[in-house]
Amino acid sequence: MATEAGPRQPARLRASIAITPYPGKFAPIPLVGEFADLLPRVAGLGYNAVELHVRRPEDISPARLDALLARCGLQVAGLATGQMFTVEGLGFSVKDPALRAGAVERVNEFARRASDLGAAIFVGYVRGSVSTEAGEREGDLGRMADSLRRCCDFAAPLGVDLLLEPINRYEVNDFHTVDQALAFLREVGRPNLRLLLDTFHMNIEEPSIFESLRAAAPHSSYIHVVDSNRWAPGFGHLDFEEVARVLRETGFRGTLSAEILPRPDGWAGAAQAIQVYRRMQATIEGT
Ligand code: LER
Ligand code: MN
Repeated sequence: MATEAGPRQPARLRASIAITPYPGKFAPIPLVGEFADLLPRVAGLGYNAVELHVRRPEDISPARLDALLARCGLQVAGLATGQMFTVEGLGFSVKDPALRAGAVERVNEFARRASDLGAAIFVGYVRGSVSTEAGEREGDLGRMADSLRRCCDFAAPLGVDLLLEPINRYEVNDFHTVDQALAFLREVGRPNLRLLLDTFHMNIEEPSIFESLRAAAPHSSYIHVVDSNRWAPGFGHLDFEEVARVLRETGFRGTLSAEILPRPDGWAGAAQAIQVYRRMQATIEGT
């Protein structure tokens, strides 16, 4: 199949957390503020990576960010793109050709930056809202596939992966499960289109989180590791030791990332998540 192992599987596990310079719409982001303040504290907690939620790549000065990352010993694991749709209406499936072309162009700008950073690009809300009406739905999904092929073809020579995230039914109308997302990956047919998993969504949608992790394994090296209530792992009722055992079995070497609600507050969530990621890492690596 065209979507077997992608080029960006990092050689070691990354423990990452979501950060943004400005409050976002919808996405659960624990840490909001000046990166010069956030990054040293994130590194101090023991994370080795961050994922950035920004509307445009230039919202963060590349030179300043690169210097800060180097000083703190952090990598950027992923770039989230949802705010370009939730705030500006730029989406892969939208009917308006200007907004659709704008989404493709903006994601390509993200790909240029992602290439320098060694980051992957998330494809969540940027898909645009897809109709549930039979007559409309096909067109929406066709435009989404076409936009994705354009972005994947632009990103491939840059060594950048795009990651399609199955998202729960209360947020989107398109792909809720790993199976549905894998079927769409096959339809798009680009090897640098892979999966972003999120245990919060998986807990709502998958018959078995563990079986779905196994099914997704050849196509995924990035997981939002979040508890059932969308708080940091350990604050809800999911079994992350069993998640880690499955990831050990599948040979996972990728990113565990805290895209979590700021509860009881962002830093308390960040401190909790890294404790769980450390234990998971020991299980996954068998140390
Ligand atoms: C949305 O629910 C989500 O999980 C984000 O990762 C979307 O980009
Ligand atoms: Mn997510």
